Amino acid sequence: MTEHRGVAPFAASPFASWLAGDPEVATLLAAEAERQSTTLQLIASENFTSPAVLAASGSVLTNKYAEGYPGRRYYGGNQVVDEVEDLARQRAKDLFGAEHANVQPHAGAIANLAVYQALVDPGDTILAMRLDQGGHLTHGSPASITSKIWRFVSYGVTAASDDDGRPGEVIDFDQVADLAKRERPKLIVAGATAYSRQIPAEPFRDIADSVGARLMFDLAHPAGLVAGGAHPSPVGVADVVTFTTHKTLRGPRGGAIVCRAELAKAVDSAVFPGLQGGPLEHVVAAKAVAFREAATPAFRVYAAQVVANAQALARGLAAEGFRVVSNGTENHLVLLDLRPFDAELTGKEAQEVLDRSGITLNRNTIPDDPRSPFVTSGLRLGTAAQTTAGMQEAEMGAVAALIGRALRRRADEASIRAVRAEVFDLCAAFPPYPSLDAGTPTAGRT
Ligand code: DSN
Repeated sequence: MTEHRGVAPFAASPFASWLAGDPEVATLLAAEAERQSTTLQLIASENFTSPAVLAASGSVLTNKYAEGYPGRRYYGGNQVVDEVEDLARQRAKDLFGAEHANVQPHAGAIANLAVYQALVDPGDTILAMRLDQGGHLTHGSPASITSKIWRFVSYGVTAASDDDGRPGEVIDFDQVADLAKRERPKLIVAGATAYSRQIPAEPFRDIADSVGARLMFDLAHPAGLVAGGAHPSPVGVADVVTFTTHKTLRGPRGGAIVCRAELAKAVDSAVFPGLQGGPLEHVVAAKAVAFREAATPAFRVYAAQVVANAQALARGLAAEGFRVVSNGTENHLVLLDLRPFDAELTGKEAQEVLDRSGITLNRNTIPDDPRSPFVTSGLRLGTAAQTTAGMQEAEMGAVAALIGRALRRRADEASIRAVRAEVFDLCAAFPPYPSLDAGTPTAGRT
């Protein structure tokens, strides 16, 4: 069992007290709530949902089978669930200005698979970003089922710039255009999981049109930045946009798809019955809550702050001697090359040292990484979660200094403990769930 520092009571959800009859699970949930509250959450794909999102996810909707879509279910008793899902779909459409929304995908990976299934036949060619260049597993990694069903061709990023301040390591659109011309893909995929620049949809659209391909935009990472007006939207430019609801969008863990009305039927049938059975309607309700929150003026302020914080973090880390891939960031994440800081330090070791220091992030390959994806030469950091907790640029500077100190003196346990104590104090000033700690569920922060 995890050892705790006794900082509780940290409630795991608005209904935490209902778990009193199961002390084992209750203790584990409290332990995780404590971990999230007392260590820095810098994983670029994570966030802290509102208590309202937690409440919807923990609701009685989990009891209901609802295979099908509103008005066309295979089981009875879906009158209320139909309203829930219709509300979620309408809010998603309004938020992104889309003609159609499917809010059932259990995850972003499923959303991507569904779009491939809807738009291309097995064996057809898809052009997407390579994993080690910033793409996602479902963009055709040999380890993913996607590469066994469709034929993937991969593009990457340009070379690093020569320290002249220009953003090298950006999507190589000449390469995308050349590969499209040569390979004649049926589908081009834009979007990434470890890429710190804005991704414009228009150049992809032009290339797709020039070869008669469809365009899918995987918006999983910056969906909240688009919803909050901090990034240009690919909706209406791409034929289909997939996204996750739990990253910058700050909703429950899950996926969604928005598309033109003409593709609605193909996309819906690909999700159900193509890939999934019963949808998770409690999560669909939580997605509806998140879409409403993301439509508020407060969320626009949040999205802008996420980017400002990532830029402050990148500046701080560069000052510590790390190389920031692509010379900076325009979104919520920073990709670091560790080698200029310490040629011996791998991403794996850095992640482990920082974990012990109370700083949670993930190792990541950098473009053309000489080390394996399990070891890596890089780290990926994101600001979505700690910005939700209220941190701003000054705190990002402090976080960068703590990361530099922990890694520079990683052989010294006393130094690691000192960093951990400072992290603890910093987190104590920015609790992610102050209302739950006080035992009073609220409607959320936005
Ligand atoms: N695992 C997600 C991420 O961290 O980016 C992508 O699926």
